[in-house]
Amino acid sequence: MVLAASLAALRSALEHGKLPLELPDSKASASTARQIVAQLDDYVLPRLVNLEAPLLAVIGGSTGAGKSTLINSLVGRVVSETGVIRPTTRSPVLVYNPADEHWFSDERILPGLIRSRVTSHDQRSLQLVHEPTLPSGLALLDAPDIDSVVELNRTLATQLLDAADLWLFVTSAARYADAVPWEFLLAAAERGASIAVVLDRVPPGAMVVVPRDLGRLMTERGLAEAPLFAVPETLVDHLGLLPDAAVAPIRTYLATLSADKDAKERVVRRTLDGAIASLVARAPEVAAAVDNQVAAVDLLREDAEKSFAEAVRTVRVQSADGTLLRGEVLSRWHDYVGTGDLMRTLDQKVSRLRDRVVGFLAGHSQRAEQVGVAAGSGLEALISAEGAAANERAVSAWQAHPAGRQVLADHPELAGPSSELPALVARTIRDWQSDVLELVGKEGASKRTTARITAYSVNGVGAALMLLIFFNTGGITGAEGGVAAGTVVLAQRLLESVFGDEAVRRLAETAKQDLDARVEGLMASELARFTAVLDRLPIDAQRAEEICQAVAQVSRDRQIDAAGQVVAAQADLPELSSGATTAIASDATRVELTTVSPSPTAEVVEAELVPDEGAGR
Ligand SMILES: Nc1nc2c(ncn2[C@@H]2O[C@H](COP(=O)(O)OP(=O)(O)OP(=O)(O)O)[C@@H](O)[C@H]2O)c(=O)[nH]1
Ligand SMILES: [Mg+2]
Repeated sequence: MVLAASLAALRSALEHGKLPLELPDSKASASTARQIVAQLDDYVLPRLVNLEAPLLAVIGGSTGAGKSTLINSLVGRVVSETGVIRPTTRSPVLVYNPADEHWFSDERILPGLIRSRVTSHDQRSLQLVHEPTLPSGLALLDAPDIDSVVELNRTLATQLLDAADLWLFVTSAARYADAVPWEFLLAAAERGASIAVVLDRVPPGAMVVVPRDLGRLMTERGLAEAPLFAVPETLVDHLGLLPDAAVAPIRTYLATLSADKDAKERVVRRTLDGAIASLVARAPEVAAAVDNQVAAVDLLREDAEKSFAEAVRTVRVQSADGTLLRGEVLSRWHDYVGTGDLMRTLDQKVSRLRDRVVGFLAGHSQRAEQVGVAAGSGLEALISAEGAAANERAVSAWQAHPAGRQVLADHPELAGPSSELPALVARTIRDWQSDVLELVGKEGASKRTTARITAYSVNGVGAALMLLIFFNTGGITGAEGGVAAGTVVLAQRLLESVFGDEAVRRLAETAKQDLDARVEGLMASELARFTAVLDRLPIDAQRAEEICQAVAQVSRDRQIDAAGQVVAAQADLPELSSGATTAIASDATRVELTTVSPSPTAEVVEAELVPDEGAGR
């Protein structure tokens, strides 16, 4: 029961481990996760909880191998349609003794299939058939084929075989070396499922050679322990049934197996253990796929973050390297300070200077405002262009990645910057400029500044401060830096004459940091459009961890569960059947018994039956 709990935890971890991004491994891993969940629901969990439930033998194999004919012949009447049209069986048929009704009428096993009491061709339904002659404790399931062109048949057959305690694998003398059935058989053998093979339609003359050859193939491929039944080619009767004697050994084998509690439990445990081992082996693939999704999201996030970080950096540099000291800003500034007046003023002694400068600034307040407007629109253009460029960089980085392309296709709005960007940029600059003016006003009101900065002169001082920020000369003089540098030197001297150089440095630094922080905030909100989309994907690194932990727990609990149980891997199928019928043999004698010295029953079959020449196989 401990094991059932840890398997249920694995089931839930797998179910929650979503793979929404179409990465190279996600389709296969999602299907693995679905298969494991289905196998847990269809077989492993119900079987663990009810080890005493009837033995379910699933009859599987190629289309036309004679699966439905075999099940009909085993019960002696038509319970599943047979036919010459390939494939015939579409919907599975489950046959059991009415006494076992309670085991099958509910959704204990194969809960995804709808129970039906009538013939159906719907792959989603499971037809239930009562058969009083079948021993209680044994159920037979006729499955659709594993290899026809109908894909739904193949997936359903795989699901049904995954739910089997025993695979009754039907092949024919004509097709026993086909690749697809062998793939299924090998997968089952690898998993340790209990298997028995029925070789159908063996021409009487080939009853020695063909079963022996199949026996050899089985031995070579790790199926040495699986019983092999050879059924000679015969005519079917008017109902399409094989002569009773032809299938009697198989019927006896199944009946004996289901009646022998220990033997049955060994078969069940072996398959169950194999199924658990296989899902334990497959589940880490799903965890790895979840990790890949997480890695893809991280990569996309990093791409977007880098794109916008670059915009923040560019604005930080270009708002300080003189780029903005061009055109409008310079001409508005020159309109404001004039050509010679202010310079002359600045040449005067400091003691008289302050009042003169402040007076000058107050007198030209409107022009100062124009400088601010020009500075603001220059900044606005720079930030908007960088915001758009960052968006473009993020989009082209995402386009280079399949997951990125998928996310962009789902979110076409990311193709360009947000529609609010222009308004946001304008507001950001407005707020910053009004903060700069406030800063200047506060500094002017402080004790250290003797000059009175009036509401009018604040504009002028503020404009000078912005210019100083826009060209952080780092010691470049007017001659080296050209017109812009000359302008800044003037602005700087002007400011220093009002506040003193220490305060000017501090003010410029504070205002620049404030601008950078605002730009960073603005770019962060543009970046958030990209990261929000990633955040909404149902991808969670925790899920991968949960799957791994669940797998580890199942492995530990399996060992606890196995202690005191018959170790499933050691179950010896031939031994189970000893005494049941001579048609079943251990590896060493199997082929010999079924061919060279067939069972008394088989001899009767051959003696009484007219070979079906027309079949030509
Ligand atoms: N003569 C003869 N015909 C057989 C034998 N086994 C099957 N057939 C015929 O072969 C055809 C296919 O048999 P089915 O039992 O429908 O085959 P199936 O494996 O169930 O095929 P699907 O349902 O398509 O997967 C039918 O026409 C059967 O009557 C046999 O041993 N002898
Ligand atoms: Mg069939």
